[in-house]
Amino acid sequence: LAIHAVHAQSNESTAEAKKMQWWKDAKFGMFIHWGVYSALAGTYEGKKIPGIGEWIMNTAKIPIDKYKPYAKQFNPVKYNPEAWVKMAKNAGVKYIVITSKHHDGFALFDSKVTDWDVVDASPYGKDLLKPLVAACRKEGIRIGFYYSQAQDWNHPGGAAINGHWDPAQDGDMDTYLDNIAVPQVREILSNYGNIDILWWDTPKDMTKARAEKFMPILKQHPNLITNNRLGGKFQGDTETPEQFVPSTGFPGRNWETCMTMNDTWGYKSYDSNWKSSKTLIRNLTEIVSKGGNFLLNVGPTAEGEIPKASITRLAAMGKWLHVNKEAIYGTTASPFPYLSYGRCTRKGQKLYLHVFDYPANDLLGVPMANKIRKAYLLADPSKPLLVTINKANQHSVIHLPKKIPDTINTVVAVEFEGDLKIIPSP
Ligand code: H79
Repeated sequence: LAIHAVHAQSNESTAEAKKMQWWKDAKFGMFIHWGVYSALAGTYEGKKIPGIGEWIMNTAKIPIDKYKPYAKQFNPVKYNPEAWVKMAKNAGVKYIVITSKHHDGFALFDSKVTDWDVVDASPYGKDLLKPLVAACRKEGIRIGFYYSQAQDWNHPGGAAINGHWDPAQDGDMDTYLDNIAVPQVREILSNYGNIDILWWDTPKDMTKARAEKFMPILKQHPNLITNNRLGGKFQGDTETPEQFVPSTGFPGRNWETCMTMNDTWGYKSYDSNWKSSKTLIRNLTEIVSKGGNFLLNVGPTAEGEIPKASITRLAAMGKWLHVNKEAIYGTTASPFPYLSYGRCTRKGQKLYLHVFDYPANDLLGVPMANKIRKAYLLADPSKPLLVTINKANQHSVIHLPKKIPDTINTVVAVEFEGDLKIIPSP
């Protein structure tokens, strides 16, 4: 019954629902932005360039012949994909999406259609995707490739969007798509076994005819999950709010918020505006309570190291998830439109109350008419919490411990009987 209800809500066909199930249960992914821009690290010719680091070529209007030599400084000798994947797994991450090629056109894989890739242009000289895919498979982590199809500032015809700044970028966009983007997408979908996600970016200037160039390849991968950024009105499987938590989610659509931990996707040596672990844990909770996934970014250095600040935050998320995983993975959205103290997630006859603002009197009101069989902290499941009824509004009242168990997010599990009956607020 519950499964049918989910299908009906989201207007999905059975095949689509089946394809999306692992993704819906996964909730938490790690984005990796990595490329030649990581070597510039936010600075060009001694000047700190404002904005997101992976855009530095565009923002600083760096000509191609000045940008390309930086590939010699992209030499990730410290790259340890097994360690990255284990770190992500310990953080509670279920899938990883890496920039196979960002807007600067630099491929992290061995592409046969260009020399502008890690094998031909960087001293490292080896495909970076292959060992990451292997490590993910070994650890049971799903793998996705980000691919910038509509912007490629280092191949002629690929810089149509947002103008171009170097005559060497002149060219026809369709020729670029036919000669670079389409064959490269075929490469990344063919050379690494089954890939779980293809993350397009961005739809601008992608007419229907241009987007359709990719269709023959996509049709060969029916289980591939794609986002809504191909363009040409192709909706893909997922909505992609960027850098924000949507107020209500996207009813009837799968969705995923992608977000940075500081103010850049690609590594910038001097960006230290890190979000706190508390903010990140609460973002994950809030997104999941609205039915979405959280794709949280790391930007490794050109040497191949994930910044310490990112590792610390991921570890804190993993620590919290270790205790509270049951309230995140495989859950559905909150049935309550609003809870003054926090958020809610659900799994069948169980609600998980995520307490952000601990009630001053330690009493947690639950606006539902159902009998509660059992309530307890996920951190201490063997100790049942007292449940009473508020005579005035018939809400159930859970008696919490006086001392706040977790100031970031204390999760209370509530097992209830019968069909959920919410008491609307007056
Ligand atoms: O890959 C990450 C970003 O690089 C990419 N999407 C995420 C996942 C992205 N593409 N476009 N944008 C984000 C937003 C673009 C903002 C812009 Fe600008 C405003 C482009 C030009 C003006 C910011 C400010 C970047 C350059 C100046």
